Amino acid sequence: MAKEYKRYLVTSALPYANGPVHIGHLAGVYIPSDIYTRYLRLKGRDVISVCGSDEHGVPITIKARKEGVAPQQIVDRYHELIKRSFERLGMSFDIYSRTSSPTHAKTASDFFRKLYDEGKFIEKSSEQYYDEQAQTFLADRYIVGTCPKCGNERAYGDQCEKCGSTLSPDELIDPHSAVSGSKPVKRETKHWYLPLDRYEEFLRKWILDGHKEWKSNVYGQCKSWLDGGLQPRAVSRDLDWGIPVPVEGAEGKVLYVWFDAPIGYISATKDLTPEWEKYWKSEDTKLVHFIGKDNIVFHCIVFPSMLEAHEGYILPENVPANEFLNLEGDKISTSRNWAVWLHEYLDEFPGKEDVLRYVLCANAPETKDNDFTWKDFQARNNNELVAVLGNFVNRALVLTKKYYDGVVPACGELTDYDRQTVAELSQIKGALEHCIESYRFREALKEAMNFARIGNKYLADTEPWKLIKTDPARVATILHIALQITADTAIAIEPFMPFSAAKILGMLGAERFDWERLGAMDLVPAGHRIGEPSLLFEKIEDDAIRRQLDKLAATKAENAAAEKSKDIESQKDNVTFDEFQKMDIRVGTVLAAEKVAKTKKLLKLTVDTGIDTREIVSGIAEHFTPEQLIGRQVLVLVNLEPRELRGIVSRGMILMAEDASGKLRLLQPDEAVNNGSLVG
Ligand code: B3M
Ligand code: ZN
Repeated sequence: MAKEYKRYLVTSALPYANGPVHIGHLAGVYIPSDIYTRYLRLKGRDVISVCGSDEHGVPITIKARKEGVAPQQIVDRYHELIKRSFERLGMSFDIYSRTSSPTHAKTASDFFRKLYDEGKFIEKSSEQYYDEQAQTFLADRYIVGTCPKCGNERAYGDQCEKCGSTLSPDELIDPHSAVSGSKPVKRETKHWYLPLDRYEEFLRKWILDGHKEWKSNVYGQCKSWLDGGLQPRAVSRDLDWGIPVPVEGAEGKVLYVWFDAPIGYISATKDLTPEWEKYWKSEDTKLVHFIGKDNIVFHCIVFPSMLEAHEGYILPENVPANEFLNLEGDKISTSRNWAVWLHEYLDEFPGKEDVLRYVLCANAPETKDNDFTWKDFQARNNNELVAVLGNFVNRALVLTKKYYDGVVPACGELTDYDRQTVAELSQIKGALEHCIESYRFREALKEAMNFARIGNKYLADTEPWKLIKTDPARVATILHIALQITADTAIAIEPFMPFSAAKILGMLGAERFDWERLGAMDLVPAGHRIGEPSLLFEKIEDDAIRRQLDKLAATKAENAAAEKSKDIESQKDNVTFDEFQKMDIRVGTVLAAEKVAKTKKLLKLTVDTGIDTREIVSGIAEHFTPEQLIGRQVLVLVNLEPRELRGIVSRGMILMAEDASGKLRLLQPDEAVNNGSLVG
C-alpha cells in the first residue's frame, strides 16, 4: 500500500542563469514538473513547487569574462528572462528564487559550516592547475583539453560534453587554460572534500534496496556510480564568484556550485513560507526532484549525502529524471545556438503556449533520448489538437449555440451506445491518475486526450447535424452528453494545457470543476447558458515551419563557418631552427590497426617506423576504419613523450590534416620511401 503523505514538496532543477531556457530543459524537467504539481493541486493536496536560477559556477564567470561585464550582470539578465519565460508558458512554481539571494547565501554557508564544525569534511591541500597569465586557478570549465575517454579536444576539467564522462582536470590530455589559452602550471591549494565513500553503505541501502521502483535510467545510473566506488568530492573552489567558504583562512575560495545549488531548493522554500521546515524536515512530506539525466549523480548521490551528513532533512521519495531531447536529429547545444529558445518561441508563436506544452509532453524523452522536429510539431498541432480536441469542443458548443441558442438541452432516454460511451469515459480518471502518479506523463496525456477522442467519435457516430430534422429529442440527448464530455475534457487537460482548459471553461460559461468529478456526466446542467464558442487551436501552415527550419539552417551554416575559422588556427609563436631540430618526424608504415575497446574515437596502430615497430593510439576511429590504414605510409612524430591512453602506452603521433568538411586526411610521401626516412 503506497504511503499516504500529508504534503508534497516538488523541486525543479535550477536553470543556470547564463543563457535562456530551451525546449530540452522544458521536455526534460519543467513540463513534467508542472503537470505533476498542477495535478496535486487539483487533487487538493498540500503541495509547494520551488525553482529558481542557479547563479554561480564557472560557466557564468566565463561568459562574464567574454562579455567584459561582472557576473552579477549576466545572472540578472538571464534570471529575469528565464523567470518571465516560465511565467508566459504557465509554469506554476510557487516561487522562482535565485542563488544570489541573501537567504541562499546564509542557508548555504550555514549548511557548510555545520558540516565543517562537525568534522564531516576532509581538508586537503593538493596541486591544482593555475593560469599565471590570468592569475587564477583553473577549476571545471576554466580548463580544457583532450578527453582521455573519447579524444574530444574540447573536453572540460569537470566533464566531457561529447561522451558525457565526468572528468577531473588531471585526466585531461594537453590541458590548457580556457581563460588565457596558456599552458597552466601546478600550484598548491587547499580545499574541503565531502567523503562520499563514507556514504556508500547508506546510499546502497536507501537507493538500491529502498527505491527499486525508481525509473530504470535513474536506478541504473545510481547503481553504476555505486558499483564504480565513490570518491571524496571537492566542495570548494578557487573562484571569486560564488558563496565564500565560511571558514577562517579561506579567502578567495567559494562553495562548489554543485554543493550550493541544491541547497537553493531549501533557501527558496524558506523565502516562500515560514513553515519551510514542515516541508524539509518531516517524514510526512513527499519530496520529488524533477531533473535531467546529467543531474542524477548530484540529486541521488551528492545532495542526499549532504542531507544525511547534516541530519534532520528528509530525502527525495523519487527523482524521475528524463533523458535528453534532441533537435532535428542533433544534440541541443547552448554554445552552438542549436536550440529552440523558449522566449523566441513565445514571441514567434503567440497564443500557442499549450501547443508547445502538448508536443513536448507527447514527445518527452521519458525513458530514452528523443527528437523534436518542426514537422512533428506541426503534425501534432494539426492532426491532434486542431482535428481532435479543438474540433470536438467546437462542434459541441457551436451546435448547442445553433440548435438551442446556447442553452444546454435536457438529456432524454439513453441508448446502449450512449451508455457504452459513458462507461468508457468513467474508466479514464483512474488510468490518468495512475500514469501521473507514476511519472508517466506521455501516457497520462493520451488518457486525458481520450475524453476528446471519444467525444469526437461520439459526435461522428451519432451525426446530430443530420438527425436534427428528424429526431430533435435525440439530438438534445447527444449534445447534452457532448457538453458533459467537453467539461470533462477541460478538467482532464488542465495539468497539461492550462490555457486551453481555461478557455473551454470560459466557453462553457463555467467557473471550474472539482477534479474528483472527472468523468461525471452532470457537470453542465440542462438550462445552463454557455458562452461564445471560439477556436481553441488553429492550423500551423507550412510557411511557419519553413521559417523555423530556415532559422536552424542559418545556425548550422554559422556554426560551420565558425568551426572553419576556429580551425584555421592563427600561427603559433616562432621557433628556432634548433628547436625544430628536436622534433623527430619519420616515414612509417601501418602494419596493423584495431579499435580501442569502449571508445568511439581511438584506434591502436602498430607502426614500423624504420627504427622499431611500436604502438601508437590515435583519435581517428571516426575518420578511418582499421582496414583503410593497414599498409599505408604515414608521417610519425617518433620522439613525442609516451603517454598512456586506455591502458595502452602510445609512443608517437601520426600527423594528419583536417579538410574543409572536418574529415581527417593522412599525410604521406607521394612515392613509397623507406620506413625511418627523416622528414625535415
Ligand atoms: N544548474 C542545471 C544543469 O545542470 C543545474 C541544475 C542545478 S539543480 C540544483 O543543467
Ligand atoms: Zn569524451
